[in-house]
Amino acid sequence: MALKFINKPSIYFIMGTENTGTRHPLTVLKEALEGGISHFQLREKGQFALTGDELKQFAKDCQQLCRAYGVPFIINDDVELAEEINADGIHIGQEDEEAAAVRKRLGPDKILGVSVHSVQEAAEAVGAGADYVGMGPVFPTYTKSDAKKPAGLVGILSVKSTYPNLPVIGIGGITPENAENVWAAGAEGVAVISSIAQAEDVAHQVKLFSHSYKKGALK
Ligand code: 3NM
Repeated sequence: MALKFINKPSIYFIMGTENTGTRHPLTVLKEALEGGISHFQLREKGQFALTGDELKQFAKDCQQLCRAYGVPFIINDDVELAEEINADGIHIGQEDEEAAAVRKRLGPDKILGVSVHSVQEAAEAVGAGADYVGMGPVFPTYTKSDAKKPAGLVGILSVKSTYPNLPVIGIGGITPENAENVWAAGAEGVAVISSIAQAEDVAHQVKLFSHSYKKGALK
């Protein structure tokens, strides 16, 4: 399925209800889709995170919007929910269920992404059948309270030099300005929460990320 492929330049938007401030998350998602994001991940975290039926309904609403724009809908961490609503994929961290077990549960056709912080972790993700890895945090981030020390662009460069064909998505503190360097380091995509979710003009911000790819390619 074409949806499974992660090509340059992927603008991979991540959002949960806690990331959009006073704005309605579905409005923000719609604007981001309108602006041209290529992937969406629902990452529902925090003290006031939706759970149970409320979460399921919200996930379905996000999924429906993504479908209308032909954009893959990926769920963070919650394999059960992903299975229940037939999401296009799942993204897991190092602390979540083991990647190989998740791949087995989901079958070969769903997108599987794994967060990694080193070449060793990337090697394990490849072995487990990941379709892409999220490498981060590239830059300092205020969105994830337990984020590791920023790996900088070196993390992307080292994973790409070992696994040239493995799609790498940079994450953590990425803005349209510093995204140029993420592309230049060889990443297939940029994964972004705050710079898109909190932008005054969300669709325009997504376009700035798209433009950053051309500038990065010239570096
Ligand atoms: N994972 P922002 S950093 C969800 O390093 C997440 O694996 C990270 O948010 C990792 O774009 C991060 O607002 C937060 O910096 C990204």
